[in-house]
Amino acid sequence: MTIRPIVVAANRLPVTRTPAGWNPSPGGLVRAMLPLLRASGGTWVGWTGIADDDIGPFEHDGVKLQPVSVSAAEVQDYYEGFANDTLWPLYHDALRESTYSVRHWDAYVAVNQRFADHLAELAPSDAVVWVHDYHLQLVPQMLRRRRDDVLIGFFFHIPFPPVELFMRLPWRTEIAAGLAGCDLVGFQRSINAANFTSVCEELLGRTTRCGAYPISIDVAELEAIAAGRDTRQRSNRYRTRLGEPEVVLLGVDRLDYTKGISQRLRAYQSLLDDGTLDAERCVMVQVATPTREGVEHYQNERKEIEQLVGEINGVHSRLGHPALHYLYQSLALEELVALYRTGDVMIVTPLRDGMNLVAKEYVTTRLDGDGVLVLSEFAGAADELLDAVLVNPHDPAALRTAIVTGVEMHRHERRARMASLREVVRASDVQGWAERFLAELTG
Ligand code: ADQ
Repeated sequence: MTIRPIVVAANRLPVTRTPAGWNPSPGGLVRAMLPLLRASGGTWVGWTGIADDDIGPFEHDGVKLQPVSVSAAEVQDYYEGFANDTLWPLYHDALRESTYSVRHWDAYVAVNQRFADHLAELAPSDAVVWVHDYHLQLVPQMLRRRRDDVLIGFFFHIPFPPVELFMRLPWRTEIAAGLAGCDLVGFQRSINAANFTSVCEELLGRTTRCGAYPISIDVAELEAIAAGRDTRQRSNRYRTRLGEPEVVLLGVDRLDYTKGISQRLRAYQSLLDDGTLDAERCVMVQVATPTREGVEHYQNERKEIEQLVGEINGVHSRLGHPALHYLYQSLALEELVALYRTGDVMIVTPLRDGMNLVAKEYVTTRLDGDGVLVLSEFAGAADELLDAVLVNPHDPAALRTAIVTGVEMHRHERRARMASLREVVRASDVQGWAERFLAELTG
């Protein structure tokens, strides 16, 4: 393990402001990185999530935090614009049309430069600087220009697209050059690393060291929550409230068009319509976390999903028994884990996803060894979770078949598959992921 000081740069700081003060943000990345930063005396550089929040550095729970200010105009142009309306759709198979705006690009350059300037000024000599995700692709080169003593690593949480799609970007050469400032670029899947290598060869005539480092979750934390008596009781209450159905189908996602929520709901609808599934015996729960509500593609996706929910329930619900429970809400981790324990068939069907942690969280929390995971081949998790019911979510007939396979699977097969899935995730948690990446970067 590295003994060099570690500096993390990510769009968001690992804390969120509440009326009671700063709280650590949920998520495995934060839980994995904070102990490493604490032990190495490192710093986390990021935005507070609040426009025009101009505050100085502070310390939280033994970790130094350096806020980077982002103006209200930059929230629109850098964050909602370039990051989430140009890069996000393009890097996810161009599932939606990207916006290409010079104003958005200029804001992206300016914010990346601000991050790089902070890093150049505060990174101790010989530090390891670990930059995260698509918001900050120009930072490595900008930092490298000012500091050649630091090691720079980058991790993509989202996919990296094939060269044919990447070439659409008007600023493709600048972005490739930005990333080429790294000593190591990590991806979720080896196909992403291969795509990146092709892009570098095509645009820069040289390659950058890269590889696959599939991210994971905090297994110990989730298992502890899943094992709690509260969670068991909560899960029992959920089942009762759902009307003690024979089968609970479950979907949990950010409300993002990449997650394939409408395709999944359509498959459920068609199975109810033709009587393959019976709403007297099964019920579906779909939780969709509000996200990026300022971006038009997200507003449209929400409308489409909510229209489908209405259609499904209008036709198939009975008084007091909806066929589909839809929550447009963010849940506490304890509620989420109880829900995972209630879901007999977990349907994770993104059209494209870097990894998908929900799939890993589901199997980790199934301490009872039961439950079926239906998983898209287009999620990074499909490289590892081979005993899931793998499906192509672009194919409506295949989606129907996969759901029915999950509902009808014999208990012996369910348990055998779940045992193998649980073993895979237990063998590689998020702490191991961070250590592996840092060892490779510093080794
Ligand atoms: P996301 O696209 O956000 O992450 P995902 O990996 O599924 O996707 O992580 C979502 C997280 O949010 C999970 O930890 C889940 O528990 C939580 N969550 C989802 N719905 C919730 C709800 N209603 N309430 C509370 N919490 C909820 C990006 C990439 C992924 C990649 C991760 C990590 O798009 O592909 O796996 O980063 O690298």
